[in-house]
Amino acid sequence: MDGNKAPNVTGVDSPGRRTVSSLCGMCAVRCPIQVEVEDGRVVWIQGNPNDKAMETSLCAKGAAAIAFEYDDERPQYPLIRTGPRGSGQWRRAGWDEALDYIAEKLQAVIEKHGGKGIAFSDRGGPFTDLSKTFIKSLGSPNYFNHDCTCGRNAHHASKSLFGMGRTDLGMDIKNTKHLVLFGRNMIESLQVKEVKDFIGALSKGAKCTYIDVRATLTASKATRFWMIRPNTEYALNLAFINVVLGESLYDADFVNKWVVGLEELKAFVKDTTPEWAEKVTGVPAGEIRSAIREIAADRPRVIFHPGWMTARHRQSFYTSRTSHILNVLMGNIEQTGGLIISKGPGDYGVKGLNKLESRAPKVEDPRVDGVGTKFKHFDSGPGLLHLLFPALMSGDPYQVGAYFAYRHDPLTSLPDVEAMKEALDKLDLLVSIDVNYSETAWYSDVILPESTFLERGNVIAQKSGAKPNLQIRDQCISPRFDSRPAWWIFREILRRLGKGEALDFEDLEEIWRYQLEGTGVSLADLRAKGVIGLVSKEVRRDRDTGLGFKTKSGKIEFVSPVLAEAGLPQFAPFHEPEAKGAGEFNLVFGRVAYHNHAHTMNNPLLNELMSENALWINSAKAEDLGVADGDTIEVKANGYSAKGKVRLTEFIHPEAAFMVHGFGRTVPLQTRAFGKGIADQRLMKGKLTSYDPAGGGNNLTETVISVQKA
Ligand SMILES: Nc1nc2c(c(=O)[nH]1)N[C@H]1C(S)=C(S)[C@@H](COP(=O)(O)OP(=O)(O)OC[C@H]3O[C@@H](n4cnc5c(=O)[nH]c(N)nc54)[C@H](O)[C@@H]3O)O[C@H]1N2
Ligand SMILES: Nc1nc2c(c(=O)[nH]1)N[C@H]1C(S)=C(S)[C@@H](COP(=O)(O)OP(=O)(O)OC[C@H]3O[C@@H](n4cnc5c(=O)[nH]c(N)nc54)[C@H](O)[C@@H]3O)O[C@H]1N2
Ligand code: SF4
Ligand SMILES: [Mo]
Repeated sequence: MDGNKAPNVTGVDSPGRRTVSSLCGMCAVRCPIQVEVEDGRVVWIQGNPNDKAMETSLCAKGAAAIAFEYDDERPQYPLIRTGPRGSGQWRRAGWDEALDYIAEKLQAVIEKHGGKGIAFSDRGGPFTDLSKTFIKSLGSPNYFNHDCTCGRNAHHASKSLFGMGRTDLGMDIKNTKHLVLFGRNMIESLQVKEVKDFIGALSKGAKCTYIDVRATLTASKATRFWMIRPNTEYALNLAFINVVLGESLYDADFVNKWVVGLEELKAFVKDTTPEWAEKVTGVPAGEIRSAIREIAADRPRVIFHPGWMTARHRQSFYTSRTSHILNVLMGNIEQTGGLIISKGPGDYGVKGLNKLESRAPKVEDPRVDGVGTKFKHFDSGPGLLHLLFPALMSGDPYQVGAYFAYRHDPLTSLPDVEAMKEALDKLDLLVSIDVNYSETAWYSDVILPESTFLERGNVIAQKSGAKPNLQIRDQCISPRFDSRPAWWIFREILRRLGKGEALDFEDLEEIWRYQLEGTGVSLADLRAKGVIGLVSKEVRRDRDTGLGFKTKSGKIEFVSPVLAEAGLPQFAPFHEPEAKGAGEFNLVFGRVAYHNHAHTMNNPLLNELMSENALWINSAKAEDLGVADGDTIEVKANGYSAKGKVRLTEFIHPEAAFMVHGFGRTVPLQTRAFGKGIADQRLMKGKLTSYDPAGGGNNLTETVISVQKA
């Protein structure tokens, strides 16, 4: 097929009214949805009622998908840069021209550095089989995702204990009796199914202890709220463990059977008493004691959330690790109302999807970020993207000459924009594949507009869980502009380089059929329902003999040989946060329910709900600074400064200043979002190479800012 025609799936252009089962794309949760299409136009979207947990629910962002689809302020055809990087000077190109341009540059990079000289990052998730096939076919080991700024610390913490990653242990929130959330703002930083389970559990009488530096909507639903000092919840966990072990509140049978290293843990927490933790965290010792006793009385139906945020600082790994240690002490593993080990089709003895990646030739070269070689304690899958930037600067261990950002905006989601740009300037080719003008797209050499999630299909997704299932994002309508789906873009680039075998499919339906072959699931059925379970009945693992941990010992390793080999402590001493002067705060960030990261700020409806962020600071501190609610303030950090609005509240810790992430957009073609609000990532100067040595994630919450009236 040539570049002139959009590769639609069968039936998309048929007239009249149709209902399409698909997956929402307004955030990375990708909820199952049903889309009503009338004469080629999307007229209604709701949750997919075939999915019991979803019912017909949708969040505000999902509902704003129609506004996104029919907005013209997004890339409409391929663009090739004509002026200097970031100057915003472009020429319109046809698909053949843009893809030829990319292929030619890639060929030169491959000749100079080999296939390994190409890097690729995306937003992780259930469709990455396609991304990995693309980059592997190019002969590169350098697949990255967003996770170094999201859940890597929690992921590695989980691996260090169970040998299983963060998504290998699901939370049975629906049936829990007590949920402990460390800055996990479940109501606003939301996933539709999880919110429903959470609210369902609360209405059945479950308790929730919520710990955050500020009061969120989740705090308002909680039975207990502690406004903790920023970056100190590790100390709180150590105090919890001190009481649990000191008062023998733990599940001794489970621990004796499954845990390695209890004695070492006991010795370590000997002095981390609630009284000690009170001095560090500000949470009263008496409350810490009574809370943990109350929680332990409900075990095993209790969950300590291992965190996403758990603040992103140099001890996040140990924070998340101790949250999981508390789960283990509560004996909640593979228990109703606790943590349930995720199972794939293989665990149930049924066949799952055929992988595209298995069709691509093996790559032997080491990763450019050193993950898997220099850093053996990190998971080599998606590596650590922040480590690509120093490698670009130094050429060590080798030079990377081309980089694809696909459904990913590193110039927004990694810290220190200027440091990243300096490194990106070393590239011969920077390509963004996006549905919006992201900050990275604007700095790229080529922007390839992907068709929106309503205008394209994706490869079929396989989800593990208590019961594994298959989910499909089907095409609802024809693209409005000259855009293409990613599978087509990748195939066309590979074909131009003579590396197309793995993606040598004529159309998406042929890919779908290849994926489904042997699974017993028919494409027609999957397209009709959207989600199909691969098994009917949930089966749990045997808690006496067969929990199947993937550690060296097969047990839960409080003392881990992986950490020992990396020269990392098993239990690190608590590290005090940086001291702050008058007018200084710890910058913390997060989300609101009606925006997603940085790609909904220009959405016509969501922009109306919130068009600008404000910096939350504590009212008493504001008085000292002579700042009143709504004032324009100047925020400074490490030589960068920005102006914005201030919001005063008693419900934030005096040492913290909070803002919603994603604002301060600089692309003029996004007229609603352009120049509105402050970009938190720009304030994080110097943090690009600052990360938790045990968890690998960026230290995003260690930025200290100063605030004054503008
Ligand atoms: N300072 C700071 N940094 C952060 C965070 C923070 O709060 N503050 N949050 C962190 C977290 S938790 C995360 S997960 C990351 C998220 O970081 P990113 O994944 O980079 O953020 P998103 O805005 O979700 O999406 C990135 C890009 O995907 C594009 N996109 C959306 N849908 C599609 C599509 O269908 N196709 C294509 N091709 N592109 C699409 C969007 O337009 C956007 O440009 O950021 C992290 N970094
Ligand atoms: N509406 C919406 N929902 C989303 C997303 C979105 O963009 N929009 N993104 C999704 C993604 S990718 C992710 S990773 C999740 C994130 O889910 P969460 O981690 O729950 O969400 P955040 O809003 O990033 O941060 C949560 C809270 O951490 C608090 N916090 C900051 N520092 C500290 C600290 O030192 N200690 C404690 N205890 N708390 C602290 C902040 O005040 C904030 O309220 O949300 C997901 N859901
Ligand atoms: S949480 Fe909302 S925006 Fe995200 S996928 Fe679900 S419905 Fe869409
Ligand atoms: Mo995230």
